Amino acid sequence: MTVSRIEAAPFAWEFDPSRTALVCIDMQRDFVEPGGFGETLGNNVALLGAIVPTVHALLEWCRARGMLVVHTREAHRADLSDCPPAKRLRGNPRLRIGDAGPMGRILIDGEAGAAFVPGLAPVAGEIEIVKPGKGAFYATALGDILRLKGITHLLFAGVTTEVCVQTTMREANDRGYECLLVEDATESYFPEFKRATIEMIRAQGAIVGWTAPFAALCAAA
Ligand code: TIU
Repeated sequence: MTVSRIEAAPFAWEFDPSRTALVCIDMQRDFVEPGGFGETLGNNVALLGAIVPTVHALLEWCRARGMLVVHTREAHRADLSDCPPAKRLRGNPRLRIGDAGPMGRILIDGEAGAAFVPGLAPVAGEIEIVKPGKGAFYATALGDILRLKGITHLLFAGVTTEVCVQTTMREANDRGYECLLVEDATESYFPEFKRATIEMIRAQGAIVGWTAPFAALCAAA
């Protein structure tokens, strides 16, 4: 077993790359590009595109170490049978899930908007999880896959920090995984929510997990 050590907050994070997976959350056009789900909710999507190069560098860093890589997408079936009315009908968005937008039907699997942003799609051997909720463990095979692969530690990246990333990290923490969020490989439509999420994750002696910038991974012993 090879153990690496990352200088993280609130203290160093030790992991064995052969038992560690990267979970890259929802780096899809519906959240990052104009005309998708994120924008229909009233958000300015410009902030999110800025992390794409760092997420790409993180993917390559994990691939170079032979780590398992998991990519999630939030998307629903075309008939909306896996979309709770409470999710579709809440609020007053310009377009609802399933409505036709400039990138196809909003948040529907198979439509252009539900695809990964250019450059961040899975490569051969990587796992793709399509999820109907904010948490990637809910109603998916993620937990079974990680268990079968012998994974104990998880790195997190993706969008948005306080919604799908935090929800999934909390699900993972309750399942016993040691979790680290890569601070500059995640983003929110609300910078203050990103800051608060990073702080609450690592507070109380890593109550949810650890955080570190990508540079700290690159400097890992
Ligand atoms: N709205 C928002 O911030 N996020 C989501 O709806 N999904 C994810 O975070 N992926």
